[in-house]
Amino acid sequence: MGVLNVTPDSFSDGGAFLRPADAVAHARRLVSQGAAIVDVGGESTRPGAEPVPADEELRRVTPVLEQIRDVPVSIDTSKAVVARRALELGAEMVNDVTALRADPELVDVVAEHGAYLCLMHMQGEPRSMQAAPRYEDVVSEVAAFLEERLAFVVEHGVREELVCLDPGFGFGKTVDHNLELIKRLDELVALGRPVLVALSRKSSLGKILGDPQATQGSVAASLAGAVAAYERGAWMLRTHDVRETVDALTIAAAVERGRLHV
Ligand code: HH2
Repeated sequence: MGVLNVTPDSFSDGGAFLRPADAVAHARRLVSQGAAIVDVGGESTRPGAEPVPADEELRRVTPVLEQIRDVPVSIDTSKAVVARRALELGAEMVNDVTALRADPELVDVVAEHGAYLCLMHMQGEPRSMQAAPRYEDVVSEVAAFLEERLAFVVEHGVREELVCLDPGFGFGKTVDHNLELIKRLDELVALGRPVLVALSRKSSLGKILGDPQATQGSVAASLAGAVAAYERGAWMLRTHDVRETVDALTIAAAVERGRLHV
C-alpha cells in the first residue's frame, strides 16, 4: 500500500503533494513501483494534529480522486461524507484510523458500497495520544479491541471477508508498545483476518536508532521493520517508499521459499 498524503502537515511528506497534479503523478509513480493500492489521505493524524473540517478534506482529495479513477485507491478518512465521495469516484477500500468510532454513519457507507475496510487500533486521539499511553498487556488489549470492532462492523452489514486489521503503530503507543506488537504480531494474525502494518518512517524507528526527539525514521529502518512484520505474518505493508519496500519484501519472500521461483 503506497501512501499519498494530500495534506500540508503530514509528518514525513506534508506539503509535497498538495497540488493535484503532483498528487496524481505520485499516485501513478507508486503504482509503477509496485503498489497494489494507493492510500489517499486529506487529514494528518500525526501526534498533535488538529482535526480537519470535512469540506477542507473533500477539497484536498476530490480533484486527485477524479484523476486517478484507473488506480486502485484506499481512502484514509474517518468521515462518512469523504468516504462516500471517494467510493463514488472509484475507491475500493476505506482506511479509518478510528476503526469507525468517530462517525456513526461511516459503517453504513462501507456496507452499502461493499467496500474493503481497514480497522485500526488507536488509544486516545491524535491531539493527545502520545502523552501517556498505558496498557496492562498491549497485544491482548489491541487484539480485543480489533475483535470488538470487527464484530461491530459485521453486525452492521460489512462482510467479514472484506475487513483487514491494523495494530496502529504509534497511535497511543510507546516505542516498547510498538516493538512488542511487532514481536507478537502472530497473536493478531491469529484473529483470522489479514493484518496491515504501517511502520513507514514513523518516529519510533528514529528513537530506536538513538534520537529520543526523532519525529521520523529512515527508509532503511522502515525496511527492516517491514521485513520483520512480513516474517511474522503481515499481509499488507503501508509505506511511503514503495520501490524499496517491494525490493526488500521480494528478497524476504525468496528466502522464505528457499528458491528463486515458486
Ligand atoms: N498511519 C498514518 C496514517 N494512516 N492508516 C493505517 N491503517 N495505519 C497506520 O498506521 C496509519 C494510517 C500516519 O502516517 P502518515 O499518513 O504518513 O502521516 P500523517 O497522518 O501525518 O498524514
